[in-house]
Amino acid sequence: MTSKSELELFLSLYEPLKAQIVSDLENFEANQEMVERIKLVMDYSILGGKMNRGISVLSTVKLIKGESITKDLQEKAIILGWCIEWLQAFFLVADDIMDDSPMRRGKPAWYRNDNVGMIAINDSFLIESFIFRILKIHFRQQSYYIDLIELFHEVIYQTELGQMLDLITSPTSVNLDLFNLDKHHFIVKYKTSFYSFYLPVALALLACGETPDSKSFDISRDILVPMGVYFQVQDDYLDLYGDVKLTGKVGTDIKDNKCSWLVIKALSKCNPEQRKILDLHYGKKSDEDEAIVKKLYQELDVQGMFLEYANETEAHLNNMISNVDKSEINPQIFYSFLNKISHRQK
Ligand code: DMA
Ligand code: MG
Ligand code: MG
Ligand code: MG
Repeated sequence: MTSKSELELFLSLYEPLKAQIVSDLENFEANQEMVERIKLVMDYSILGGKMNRGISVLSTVKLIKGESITKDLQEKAIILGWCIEWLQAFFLVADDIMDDSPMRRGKPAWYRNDNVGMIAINDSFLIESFIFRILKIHFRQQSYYIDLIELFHEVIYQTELGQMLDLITSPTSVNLDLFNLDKHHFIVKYKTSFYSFYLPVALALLACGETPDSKSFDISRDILVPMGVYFQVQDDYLDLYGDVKLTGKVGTDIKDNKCSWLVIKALSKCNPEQRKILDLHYGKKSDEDEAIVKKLYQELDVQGMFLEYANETEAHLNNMISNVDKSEINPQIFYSFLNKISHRQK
């Protein structure tokens, strides 16, 4: 659990970091109009989420170093955490355009605002650039600066590869034969796991002085990547069964013809008649078609299949964590991530 003071501490650095990005814009001759717009883009797209990814860098650093961490290391962990929140905003602004999503964090998706539209594409690029401005301002003098830069570039690349397969596997002309569990696994591993689960721990390790050849990175990846896969399967589930008041977003996976975990499970269980219904109604833009698919999922008890999967996966992850070599890394780091997502509703 994140303590209240940890969250407050984390949030207290948002305005200073924003101010640094704004003052750095002077080096690029940005006029007042540009500055105001950039402040608006940041406040709109960075704030209002769960902030789990961001805060977890500090929690992880504490579990590596004990409570005795220096003020300086604490501040570095928080700044790196904010860089993940920037990264997340960059991906989400673009993702909502590509997925035609109406809502994010309880508000209209950024691109849906008046006078935004496709300008949001460039806004997402800008948010990505802010990460590297912040890293330059705060970490340029650190021995691990290049490792940080490489890590961010690698994780961005992985996420973009996942997004690519997600998008080319959901063309407008529906062909459910394109979907299978292997493809789904690649998509979710790449589009979600690395940036959401591996990245916070890898950043914490670097800030604590571990070098990328240390075993702790491999151990972390081996546990956090499957955990991220589980997290994205939960996201697929919540897309249809989540409460909008809690998730803050309206699901679009059925209408978008997405290779979601739910449709793969439905395909694995349906008889030829039910398959015809899916072929006819999956990936169509109307609410009526979506409702027919949802009804079919109910007949096939897709929710029951998810619950079974969730229980098995959590047991498996717990088991993996219990086998971690404590002399290499504190397993509590991984339990803490798992606790935050266990049977999550948002
Ligand atoms: C999200 O996949 C992946 C990234 C990289 C943003 P998604 O489209 O299922 O996410 P959401 O359900 O939040 O739109
Ligand atoms: Mg989306
Ligand atoms: Mg998407
Ligand atoms: Mg989703």
